[in-house]
Amino acid sequence: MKERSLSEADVVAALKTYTPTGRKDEYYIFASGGHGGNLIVVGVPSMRILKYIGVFTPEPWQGYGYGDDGTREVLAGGRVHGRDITWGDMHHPALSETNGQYDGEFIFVNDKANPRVAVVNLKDFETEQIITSNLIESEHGATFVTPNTDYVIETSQYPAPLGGEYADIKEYNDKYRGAMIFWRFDRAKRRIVKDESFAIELPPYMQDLADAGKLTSDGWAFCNSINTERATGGNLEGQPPLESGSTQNDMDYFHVINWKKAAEVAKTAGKTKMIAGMKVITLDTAISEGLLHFIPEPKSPHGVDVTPDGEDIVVGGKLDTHATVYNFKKIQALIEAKKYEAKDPYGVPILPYQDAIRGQVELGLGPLHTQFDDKGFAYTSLFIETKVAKWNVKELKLVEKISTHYNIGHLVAAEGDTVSPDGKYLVAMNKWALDRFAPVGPLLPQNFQLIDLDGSGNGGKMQLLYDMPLPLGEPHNAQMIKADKLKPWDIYKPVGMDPTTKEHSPNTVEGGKERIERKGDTVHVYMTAIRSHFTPDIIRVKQGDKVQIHLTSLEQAHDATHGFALDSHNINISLEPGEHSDISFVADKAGVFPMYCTEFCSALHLEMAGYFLVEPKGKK
Ligand code: K7E
Ligand code: CUA
Repeated sequence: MKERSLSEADVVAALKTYTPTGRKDEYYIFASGGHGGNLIVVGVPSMRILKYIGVFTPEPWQGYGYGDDGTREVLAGGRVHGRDITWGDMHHPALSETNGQYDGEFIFVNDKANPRVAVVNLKDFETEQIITSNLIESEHGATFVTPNTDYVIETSQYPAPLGGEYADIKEYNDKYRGAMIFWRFDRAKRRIVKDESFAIELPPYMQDLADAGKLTSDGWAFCNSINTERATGGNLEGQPPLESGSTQNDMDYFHVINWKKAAEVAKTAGKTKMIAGMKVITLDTAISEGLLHFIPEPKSPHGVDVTPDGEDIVVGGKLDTHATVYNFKKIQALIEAKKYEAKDPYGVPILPYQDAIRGQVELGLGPLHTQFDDKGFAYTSLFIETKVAKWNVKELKLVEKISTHYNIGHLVAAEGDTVSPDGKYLVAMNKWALDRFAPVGPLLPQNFQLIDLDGSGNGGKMQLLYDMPLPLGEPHNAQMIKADKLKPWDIYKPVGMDPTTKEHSPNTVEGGKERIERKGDTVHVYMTAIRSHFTPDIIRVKQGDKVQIHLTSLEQAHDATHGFALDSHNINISLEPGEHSDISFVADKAGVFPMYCTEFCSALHLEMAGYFLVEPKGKK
């Protein structure tokens, strides 16, 4: 202790996080990779990074989007207006739930920049689907799942004409709109089904975070909005900049949406309009069917989080010092009694604020997001004050605060979004690192800080345990799940599984049946990989041939991964034990191209290589 200048508290923290070799973590965190467009898997309490999962961005180590047809197809699902988008701005991962509990089967993620949602299967930690709609042009209130994962919620942020049409910004009030999309998830198919999904048109406020109701409030969704002023910016056109134009009102609108009823309305003929291939409940229909209500909310709010019992909804107002606690039963009574204090310019009924809240709790500067534990406490991030505030949900009383370093955004507690959170651990996701780590130039990592909620060894108070730099994009939010809820596969079994379809590939190659076949202008190479060779290891084609390599790993040993790299073709495959991959390309350049295994799989790994020979056109 003396030699390293450690305090007693430091040693307690070390004891609570040190994880000897071979010992496994108690929880997994699934953190968004922010601009990296990937998902980051971290163990808690060790805070060791366990995996990156390529989602919106091609990822070479996993061979994700580098030649393999399956992953290329997944990425193609995320084309927007016909363009390949090879990055993402991931914010909010959401674990699949059964009865409001994380079930460890899937995780959904969003891309704020190019409104898209992805499905990741937790059997093999691979992205299976990316889906997009040209209805909206950006989003933020995504992804949030309903308690049985019937729907994945995706809400627009910056209004635009629905369906990708053009309208000048002077027509903002009339032509620009927001929308909340309810993507239908079919668990058996492991896919979001677009035809069974629907959207609700919303006024052109900037809808922000969302959450789904649970237990008492199951069937409902909640969403914040900013910029109810409908400012458009235009600071070179004589208008105030957006930041001041959008912060004039003391109150914005908390959106209350009856999604269960909306799902019924969406199924009724004539009640929806098709826009950009999406079933849309128009704003007028949403109002006349009683699907949408507003309640004033203070001021430029950000986070919205439903309590574990589903009774209350906590809203953090960035420019307010309070968290506001709305009560679902009160809201419902107001809706039933049609007790409206006004209507917004689009005719959406506004419920009276004072009658809808249970109260407010004064927390400090810049409250954003809230998580919950198993003992009736809530934890709210204070961005400006750069602290976490612990407070009593029932009594609306501040208990204590702990500093974070620095500028905390989201925070995640163990099982924190479920109907039965675990408490125990909290991770603060901080935007600034400043002086925490050795300097690495002007761009610094983000800082995850592990906080002990039990306070054992710290007099019952929250204790900061560990700092973890994360230098790969801004990971806005995360989910923390008990490790034993996940049952990932060790290998693909039987040999020949295509990870994208999770089915035995029709192109699987059996050992001993390797061959090269020409069918018209396409050369099919039926190839296997096993320590330490590819069969065949020489492939001859003619310039201009279409080539399809059907590559099966015959391995069934845990962790016996091979790679397959082909020089000059931007092809790099990761081949997990038992995996089958199809690789299609055109051999348009004559030459000699080495191919080799990119994982050090065995003593003769360097010898796991071969040649791809492309004979020039016209050569006799
Ligand atoms: Cu950064 Cu949830 Cu997108 Cu708050 S969001 S921090
Ligand atoms: Cu197979 Cu290296």
